[in-house]
Amino acid sequence: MSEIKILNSPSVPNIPWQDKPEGLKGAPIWRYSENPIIDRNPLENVSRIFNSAVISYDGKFIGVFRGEQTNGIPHMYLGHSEDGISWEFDSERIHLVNEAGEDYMPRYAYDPRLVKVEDAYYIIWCGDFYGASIGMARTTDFKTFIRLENPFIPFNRNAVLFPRKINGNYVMLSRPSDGGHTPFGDIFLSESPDLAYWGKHRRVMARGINWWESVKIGAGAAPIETSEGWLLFYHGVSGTCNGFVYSVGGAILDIDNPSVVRYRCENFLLTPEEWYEERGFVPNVTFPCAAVSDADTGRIALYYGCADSYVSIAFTTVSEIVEYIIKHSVLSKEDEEIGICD
Ligand code: BMA
Repeated sequence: MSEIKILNSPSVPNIPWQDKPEGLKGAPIWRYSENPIIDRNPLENVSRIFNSAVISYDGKFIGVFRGEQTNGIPHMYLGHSEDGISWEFDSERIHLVNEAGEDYMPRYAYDPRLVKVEDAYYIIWCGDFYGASIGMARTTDFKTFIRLENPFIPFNRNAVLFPRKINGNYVMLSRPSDGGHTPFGDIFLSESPDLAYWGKHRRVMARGINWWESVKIGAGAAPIETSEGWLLFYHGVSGTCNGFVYSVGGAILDIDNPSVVRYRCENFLLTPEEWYEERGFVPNVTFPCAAVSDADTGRIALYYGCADSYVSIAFTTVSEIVEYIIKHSVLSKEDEEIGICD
């Protein structure tokens, strides 16, 4: 295999990084030794920050964080960091305006993703639209956040925008669900010419191939464009006698037609095993929401929520993780598309 490269992505020379520890077993992705990077009670009136999204910005890092307020309601908070590891948070929640410039505050907002497409940054979260649904906002300066139309009808969660248009359209992954803790769920893809009207819906991949992802799956970080296809980190959920367990999975989607799965790793990449993943408000959760990558070195820093209580980082390189996913790829009938008209 020729050298695997990250494409159409900036250099991030200050990407958080630690070398691979000796004796690492399993998938070539390793935890930051100082995890978790955000502790409990990070802000007045916010008891936990987890499941949050980070990108490089202006030579530094910026993030949209899920902050669980002390009244139990989740909202989004902006964070700033020089190194992607130590964070300072705005004390106020992110305030949105609608397209007419009027204040708009969602009733709640959780599991944000943050993606740059062309000259704008998009926040995609799960909010309330007659139940759990996808909310979206655009900013160009991280000062004014303009609320966009709801892309989908309820119920839906885990929406992630691709970082560039494909065949002229914006492309978004999402996970149709129910209004509760959703005991099912596959990843779907939708296209839009304008971020308002969405269609050409396709199923990308289904739950159920391997036990660790047999209950439901959901897109995690915004896909990373590589010379082998779109690298997708996602979460896969299994049902145990003591409840759900959330692991991190990996797949490679076709570069021009990303509803086609090229490779899907049969092994999880990360599963709860450290104290901060196994113990917390909701035990046994590793929930990826963002991946910062450096096109020059191929380094990737994956940000993931832990036990609905903390944020942590894991490191890998594009070559190591893509080679591992390809080597351990098993596709099934469940990755094929049905019910479409082309
Ligand atoms: C899912 C989402 C996530 C959460 C996970 C585990 O349904 O609500 O925010 O991390 O459950 O509680």
